[in-house]
Amino acid sequence: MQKETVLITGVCGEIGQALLESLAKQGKKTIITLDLKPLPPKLSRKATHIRGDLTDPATINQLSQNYEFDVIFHLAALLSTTGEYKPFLAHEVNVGGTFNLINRAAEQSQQRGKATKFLFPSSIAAYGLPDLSTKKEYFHIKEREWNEPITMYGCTKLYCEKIGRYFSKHYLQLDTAETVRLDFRALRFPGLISAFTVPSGGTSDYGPEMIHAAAQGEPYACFVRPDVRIPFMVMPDAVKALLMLAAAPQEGLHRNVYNVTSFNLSAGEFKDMVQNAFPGTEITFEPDEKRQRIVDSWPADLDDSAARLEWDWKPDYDANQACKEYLLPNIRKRYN
Ligand code: AKB
Repeated sequence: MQKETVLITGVCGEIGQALLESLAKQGKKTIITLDLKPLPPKLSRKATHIRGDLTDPATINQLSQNYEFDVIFHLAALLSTTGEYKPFLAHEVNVGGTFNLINRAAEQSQQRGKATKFLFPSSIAAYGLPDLSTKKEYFHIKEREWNEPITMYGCTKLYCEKIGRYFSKHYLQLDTAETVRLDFRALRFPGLISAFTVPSGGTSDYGPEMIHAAAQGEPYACFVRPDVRIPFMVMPDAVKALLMLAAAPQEGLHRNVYNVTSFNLSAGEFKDMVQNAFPGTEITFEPDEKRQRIVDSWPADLDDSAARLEWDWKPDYDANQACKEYLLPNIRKRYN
């Protein structure tokens, strides 16, 4: 049987690197990767890498003329803090790049008579709660609630979910010929934490930044208040969610977009967890009003019951396991 061909865009980002490691370990797929940057040396033998920009038609042509993709993990995006500094660029990359790729993947699905699976990481940034009392009242948010993002990043994620749904359900709806449409599947992720990479450009970054600073014996000034609460997940669970959703039989999926989460922590609880692991670390709170406002608009936790019901989603790590079994051993090793 021919191996499946998989594309990972934005592979040099945090999720991309972890996903590539995991897919390469399985060894069952032909993996093509795309990023503006070269692959990090430790990953360079694991895929055929293309350097390119999805907003550039030449890159899209190169991909679609040379490959037929069975599965696409489209991870390339600008995150929430960067997106507020560069809203036009964020729109161009997050919407323009996604639209170009989805459009070409939809055409390929139609031409081959086989649906390409298009996996899209969305985010808690797709939500926007108006104030803290509403955030407290609506603690576990469902997919259809409070879809009123306050960042360009959140707006682009929400819009691309809709575009993905359009291409998977309504593309070529007035054509008389039979249509094979794209198989679009999105996950709304919480803040993600990796032991191996440090995020940049996001607003949930205070969590991972705190633990990576502590592991290096450095003080950390947290840019949100200690009472701020959002959901988090460690990277192995994020990769697990992507792979589980990609493998789920389509008949069992009754929506295009699923919340997934593991645990929620306030920034103060995050500090306690980090200081327990690295006693003596100096962690202070110096809230940046503007970034704080963004995190205040994100839900305290997500309701991921649809993912649990439809494709048996369940994280492997709660907060305690995440810290003891994944973060601490790997972060200690990383910083020696
Ligand atoms: C960000 O902070 O922008 C991201 C996210 C929550 O999607 N980590």
